[in-house]
Amino acid sequence: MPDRDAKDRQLDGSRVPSDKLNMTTDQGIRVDDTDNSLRAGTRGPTIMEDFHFREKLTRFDHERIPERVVHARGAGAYGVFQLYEPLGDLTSAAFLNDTSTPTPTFVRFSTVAGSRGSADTVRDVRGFATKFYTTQGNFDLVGNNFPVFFIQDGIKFPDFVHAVKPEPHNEIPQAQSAHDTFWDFVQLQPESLHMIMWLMSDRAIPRSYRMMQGFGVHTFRLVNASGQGTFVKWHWRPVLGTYSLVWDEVLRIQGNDPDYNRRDLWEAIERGAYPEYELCVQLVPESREHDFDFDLLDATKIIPEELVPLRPIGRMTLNRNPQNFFAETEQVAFHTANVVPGIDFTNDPLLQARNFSYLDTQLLRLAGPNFPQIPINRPINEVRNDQRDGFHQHLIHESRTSYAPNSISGGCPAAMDGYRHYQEKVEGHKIRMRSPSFEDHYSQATLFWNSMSNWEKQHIVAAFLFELGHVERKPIKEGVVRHLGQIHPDLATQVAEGLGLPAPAMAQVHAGTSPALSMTDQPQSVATRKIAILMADGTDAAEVTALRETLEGRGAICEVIAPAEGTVGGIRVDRQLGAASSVLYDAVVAADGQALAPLGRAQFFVKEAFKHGKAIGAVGTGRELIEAARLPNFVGVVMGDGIAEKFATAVAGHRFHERDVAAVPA
Ligand code: HDE
Repeated sequence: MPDRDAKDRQLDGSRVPSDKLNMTTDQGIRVDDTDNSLRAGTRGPTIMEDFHFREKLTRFDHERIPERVVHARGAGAYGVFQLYEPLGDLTSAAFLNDTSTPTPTFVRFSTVAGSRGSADTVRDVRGFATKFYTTQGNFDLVGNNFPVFFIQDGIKFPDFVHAVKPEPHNEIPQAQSAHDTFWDFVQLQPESLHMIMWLMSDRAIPRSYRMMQGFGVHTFRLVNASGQGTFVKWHWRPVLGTYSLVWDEVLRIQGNDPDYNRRDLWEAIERGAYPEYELCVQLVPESREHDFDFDLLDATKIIPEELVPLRPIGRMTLNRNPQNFFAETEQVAFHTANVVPGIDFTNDPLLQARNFSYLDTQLLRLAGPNFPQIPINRPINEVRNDQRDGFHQHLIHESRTSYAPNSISGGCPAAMDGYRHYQEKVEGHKIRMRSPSFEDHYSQATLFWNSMSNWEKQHIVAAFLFELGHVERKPIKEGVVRHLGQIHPDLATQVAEGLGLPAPAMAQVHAGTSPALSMTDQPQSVATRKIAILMADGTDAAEVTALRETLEGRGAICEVIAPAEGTVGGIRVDRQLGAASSVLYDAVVAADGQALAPLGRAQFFVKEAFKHGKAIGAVGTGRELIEAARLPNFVGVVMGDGIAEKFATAVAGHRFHERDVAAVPA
């Protein structure tokens, strides 16, 4: 159990222990029977006077609150943020100057489009929202796992969300962008194209929340004690590296385990394999604001890392699961406008809209203005102001005054030494017009494409073909393909060909790459990788034990799968073959061939893992199962006894994307 931080201790006051007390009503009256309603005679009508019955049903009827209009499905975790060194030259924020006490955090990861019960592994952006409970109040970094967004101006947000959500007439499809209204919006709103490149890439199907980057997206501002500002872009970098699933795998995970990412996060924390992320900043002095060929205020643009390198400033470790999903993960309320002194906004029109929207939606979702009093939302420092009353007021304000200035309470609470807004000079006409510096919608989409490796490009093309293959209206497909012609001829030609459309007019493409955008070069480790070991009665257990020791010694998780539950060769079976699927593992070891080679399900297990690029090992008679699976080649297949080292290296590499799997029917 990690050390208890200030937030954890504060929550003690709200915790209801699961002890063995007797049942009471909400009014504290002891209940003597909760299984039979009060009735007139054993076969007679229920009597209204049964207050326990009425209360129980009423409370049940009122259990649901509206789900978030976007980001409805999420998973949360507590953590701590440890700063590396004081940043006083950049910001006066206390938590960015104090290296002695870690700052408690709560993070909520989410998908965007689907409803609360939708599957985790859909093609979508992931939310990565962090609440820092600092000594100066809450700072919320409400980010995503992509560094850009679909639109430049928040006034387009309802249009965008309406387009991606299920279509209004039949509420189909759930949690998918593969439909007409979404792509209609895209073809008419080319500012979305850079984001679309990210969405069609494997970034949109992360292997794990633990292996996903986070971005603040907008340019924010740090302000130091002398009032000097510096532009900042926030980045979270996962210590385990950034890794994704493959599309075919995703489709099968949705049925096998719709809670795939949520479960993965929960189990890692329960096991003590705490997810870690480095917080990095890209810093731009105000004097360099106009030095780029894009606008820092345009949220459809990145600052390439090659232009402004990332500076790591601290590390967040997620070390505690919530105790109650509703109380903590559902009721948490993030808001871009929750900033502390030393952190400020810019005029990014998307950020400005968000600064309105989050509070507004939470007033509805959490039923009134007192939701900051909900335990998960409370800052760890004292809250003192003249705001009063409203639904669900939990505090008893003793003061005889609730106005300022006052003399009766000695002028308290007094407004002093608080948050000072950055004194940016602004002037201009009131106009509804985008800045010309927001006009280029293609260059960074091209930069993204140029920076991808071959396999990443192939996956992007395949994603466009899947998505547009679900669009019914031909003019919409044509419209999208026309835009792709402005991004890159290779992309446009392949997509047009697959859709049976003529190649569009092609633009002169811009050269240039940003290697940091590719997922090819990642830290490699077997830690927390899940490995299926296929066994049966008669398997050589010694060989399996030796392999397991090496893998588990490095933090991998091995699960034994066999035709029946129980034990095989003295080793406990974790899952029976009929209830297991290769898509829930990072790698597979065939440890038996004699009993398993004739089984179609075992062959499929291996073949499917192969199709998805996973490392495959074989020990003992396992080679016979590999042969029965009739793989077209042996790239990433490690066979023979004593394979532990070689296999561990193969697993750490995540996937063999160069493996030719076109002919594998799995
Ligand atoms: Fe959000 N967004 N958003 N968003 N957003 C919400 O707030 C909104 C945007 C993000 O786990 C809502 O409390 C507007 C960008 C996350 O609770 C809502 C615009 C980024 C979460 C809202 C954006 C995000 C939300 C719905 C365009 C990445 C989940 C429920 C101007 C930087 C937070 C809620 C959680 C949630 C509005 C665009 C991230 C409706 C108007 C860009 C991670 O207020």
